[in-house]
Amino acid sequence: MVLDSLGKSLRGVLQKIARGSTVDEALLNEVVRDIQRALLQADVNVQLALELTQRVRRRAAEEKPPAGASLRDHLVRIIYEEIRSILGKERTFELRPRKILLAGLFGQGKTTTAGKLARYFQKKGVRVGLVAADVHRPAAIDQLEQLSKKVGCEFYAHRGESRAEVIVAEALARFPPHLAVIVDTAGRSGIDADLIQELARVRKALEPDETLLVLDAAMGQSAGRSAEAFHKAVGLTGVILTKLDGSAKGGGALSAVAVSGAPIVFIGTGEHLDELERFDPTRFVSRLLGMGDIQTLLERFEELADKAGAEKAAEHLMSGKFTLKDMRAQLESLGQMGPFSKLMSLFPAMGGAKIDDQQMQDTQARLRRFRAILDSMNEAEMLEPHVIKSDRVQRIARGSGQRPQEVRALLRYYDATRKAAHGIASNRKLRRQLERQFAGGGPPA
Ligand SMILES: Nc1nc2c(ncn2[C@@H]2O[C@H](COP(=O)(O)OP(=O)(O)OP(=O)(O)O)[C@@H](O)[C@H]2O)c(=O)[nH]1
Ligand SMILES: [Mg+2]
Repeated sequence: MVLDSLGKSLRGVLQKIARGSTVDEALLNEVVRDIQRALLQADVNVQLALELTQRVRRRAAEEKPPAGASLRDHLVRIIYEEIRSILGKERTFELRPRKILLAGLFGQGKTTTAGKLARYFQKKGVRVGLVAADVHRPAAIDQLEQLSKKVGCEFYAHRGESRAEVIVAEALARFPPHLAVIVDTAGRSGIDADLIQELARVRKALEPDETLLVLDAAMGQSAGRSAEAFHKAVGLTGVILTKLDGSAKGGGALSAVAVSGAPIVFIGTGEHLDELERFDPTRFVSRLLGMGDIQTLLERFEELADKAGAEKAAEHLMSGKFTLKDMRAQLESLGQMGPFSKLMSLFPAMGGAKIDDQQMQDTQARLRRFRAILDSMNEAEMLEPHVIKSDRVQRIARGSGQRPQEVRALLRYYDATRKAAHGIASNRKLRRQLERQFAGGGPPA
């Protein structure tokens, strides 16, 4: 796995938390120290590593876990979130015919990555044309041609032509339509005027949708400076970090590039053509920390948060403070509250009778429409629903893609629920049932 030793150390930290008898100051100190050491060994910037562990410490002290969650799980979640946060934003990458320019210094993996990207597109059914625009090294043209044969994609080169932009223009004119065009350019020893001018000319000829910098992860932290300098000079849409398989400094490269302003789009994890992965920071951390466990933990936290929201909604319902916001929290949690029909029978406003499967499906569909409508309201409307008059109904309907009648139906449902709440609040048996329901005690018989 990529970043083997970092992953191993971090998983060791999680095990320590799991084994520790309590989450106390001593354990927290140990955990913070271990995380720092693991990050520094992976070449993460000292300042960044210190700030991260300080945040872990502060949050562990200040934030209360949601009701029902253990201190241990709480701490694991904080560690997960903080490590996730230094890996930067996730970005989409469209798999359709488009134009991609690869740039970078000597030997960073541009040509190899051009081949890998071509394979990546072609595997997903998008045909590719590779363009050899490395005009400084004839061997680079042969290298790319070989790769294009392996991948089975279109290829264009013009041996003897010394202007990269001319090669690019010729390729665009000759390639069949609807190709993803990937341009391999010449490396340099540094970001000099020559490189910047050549890239500017190529960009004018190509009009790329993506300008991707190819960076060797072995640069560690200095990959961040390089990404920043390129970003300033030519404007990048993203970075491809290569050779993460061989580098102990990958953590430094990943975290440093993450703050450069150009997101990491792919990572290279080997010399082979298939060894290119989309970079998804969330999945990356999950894998680093041991995927399964983290995923289950996060899901449980979400459920607990939903439950807390639903409980509050129930409280508001019975105290008469019930707003559309509460209703939304309630709708959100319905999915997890067992047979919906049983819950419905608690609400006189929804008919109070048993319903069959078809009605159930209709109700579910209606709930989805209700959620869409609620999502189109602003805070003031959610908290003070009586301000929603005709013109607002129209706007909310347009925003949610629903008919105005449906918006009015939702408002009627809200009104009925709120009025029925008085009835529930004064009916002790019903009230107890409702409380049990919201507390997750299972639906009433
Ligand atoms: N282990 C590993 N090796 C890689 C990876 N990507 C590229 N390489 C190797 O890195 C070396 C340089 O790759 P190239 O693709 O030729 O690099 P380049 O940037 O095109 O180099 P120049 O055109 O000379 O500037 C080759 O030996 C590749 O096999 C990777 O993700 N992992
Ligand atoms: Mg090359």
